[in-house]
Amino acid sequence: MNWIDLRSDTVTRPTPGMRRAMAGAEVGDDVFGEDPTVNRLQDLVAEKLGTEAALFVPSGTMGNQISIRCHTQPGDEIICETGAHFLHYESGAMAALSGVQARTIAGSRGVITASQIEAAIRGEAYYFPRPRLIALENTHNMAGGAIFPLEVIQQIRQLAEPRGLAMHLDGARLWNACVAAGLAPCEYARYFDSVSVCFSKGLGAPVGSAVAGSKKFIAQARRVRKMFGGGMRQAGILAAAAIYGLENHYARLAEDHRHARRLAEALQGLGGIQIDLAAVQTNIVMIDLAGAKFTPAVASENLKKDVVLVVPFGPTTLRAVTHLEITAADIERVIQSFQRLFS
Ligand code: TLP
Repeated sequence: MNWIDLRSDTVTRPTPGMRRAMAGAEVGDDVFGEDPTVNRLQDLVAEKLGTEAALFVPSGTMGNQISIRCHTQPGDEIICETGAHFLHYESGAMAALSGVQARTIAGSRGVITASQIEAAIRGEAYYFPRPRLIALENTHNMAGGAIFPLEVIQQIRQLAEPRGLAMHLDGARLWNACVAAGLAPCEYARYFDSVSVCFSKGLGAPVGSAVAGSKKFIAQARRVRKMFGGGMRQAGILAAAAIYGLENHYARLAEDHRHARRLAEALQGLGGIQIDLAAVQTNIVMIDLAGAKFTPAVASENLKKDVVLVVPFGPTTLRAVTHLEITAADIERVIQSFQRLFS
């Protein structure tokens, strides 16, 4: 079936060019550090993010969880936004693998401010959990792909540094933020002690993420990656896809953003549908059905009959994500499907 699949930007299949790059990749055993293509990818990521080093990991989840493990001790506390991906969609990994707990702050479109964080930092009493890490997400998935403003990140860094708090960025969609904001990845990354980025989302690679940071952090991350079962062997086949994505699918993310915008503007107000248009800054559209005639489950079942796939994302919300397999014509088809269903 030729689905118009907007469930996630993770659903993309490698393009012919990407498959050729994978097939032709030079490989070696990466647990011995001997895969030239993995090493090339890691150098490329470190260069793009302006960090000393980077490490290829199998998933965004592992990138976040390795970083959390490296920055914390059991019993420590992580300060983050209420909708952080690692709280909701990583199977409780931070509790299971690092023994840490979260201090959550409700943000506005995923953004938490330095003063909110300051108020959440606990004192020194022995009975308090130790605040250890501030984790931000850019773009913010549950906030509909909203971008975390650079000036707020700078203020948070100024707060974190004298207090000895580390900072981690879940940058699964950092590339989208950069393209939309017109900033280089290093301009965001310089404020963090670790950054995780994904190749398997907007860039279209079948597998793969990376963590970046100082040489010291990456040495520790390499050890934890092995501990978590993420040491891979001839992973150059996958790293080649990631390099191909970075080199060929980066600038085109702007097209995904235009498609998301077109979809959001066309659906806003249709049959009681509500979309926070100001949050539609990249490739995600959160479609609020609270005032519409179908629940997310019923709406997605009906759209599916029309070959359109979207995903229920909360009790009244549907999520649609644009990506490299979605054309402008597909978006018009999706709009027509919604119009048939909701008007
Ligand atoms: N997000 C997926 C689902 O898990 C919800 C998606 O379809 O959007 N950080 C962020 C911000 C993410 O959105 C995701 C994936 C991850 C981390 C985890 O990446 P993977 O799936 O590679 O473990």
